[in-house]
Amino acid sequence: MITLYDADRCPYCARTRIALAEKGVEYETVEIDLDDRPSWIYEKNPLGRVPVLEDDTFVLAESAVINEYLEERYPEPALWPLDAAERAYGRLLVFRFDQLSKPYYALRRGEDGADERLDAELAKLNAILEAQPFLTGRAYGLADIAYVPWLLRARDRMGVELRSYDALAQWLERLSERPAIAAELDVVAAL
Ligand SMILES: N[C@@H](CCC(=O)N[C@@H](CS)C(=O)NCC(=O)O)C(=O)O
Repeated sequence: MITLYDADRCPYCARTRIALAEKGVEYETVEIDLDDRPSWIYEKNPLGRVPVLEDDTFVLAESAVINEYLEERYPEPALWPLDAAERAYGRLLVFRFDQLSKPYYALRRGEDGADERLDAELAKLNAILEAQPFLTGRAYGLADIAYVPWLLRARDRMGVELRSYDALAQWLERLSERPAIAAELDVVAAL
């Protein structure tokens, strides 16, 4: 049985919720109160962070690594493309995710200039999506899943205007038609 140590408001957890849903994996959830974390969570992840995935006795932290594990453990439906170069580019985007998250969290903290910095990153994502339909490449997959939780929260919780980023806004609309992303939209609406 798979257990996900999870928190609704955590976009990193959302990455794993979405991957599990896309793969149709049954799992149980243990909701962690991020404002009052149980001490035992440090036994599962010394950093005390969620998500943590438990697969029988195997315990794994780090959303990007968890999603790679899920991709290998449950290969169908595939969430990385077959083409090696396309797959490498998708992984590069996941690897460089901090370029988006740094200005995102800076904006949440109300730092001066954070909105311009976030705008610059949104413009870069928009340019990628003008050239290809998904961040993962020609098809939807793990790079899209790595970014979409922050974009949903930026738009719906932080009032970040995405309409001027046409390709990005259309990508978000396309993704929102997927049941796994629609379920995450419900989570965001209830925060
Ligand atoms: N790099 C980690 C980040 C996970 C993370 O920062 N989770 C937050 C909740 S969104 C957390 O547990 N924060 C508690 C803390 O940092 O102490 C991942 O990708 O899983």
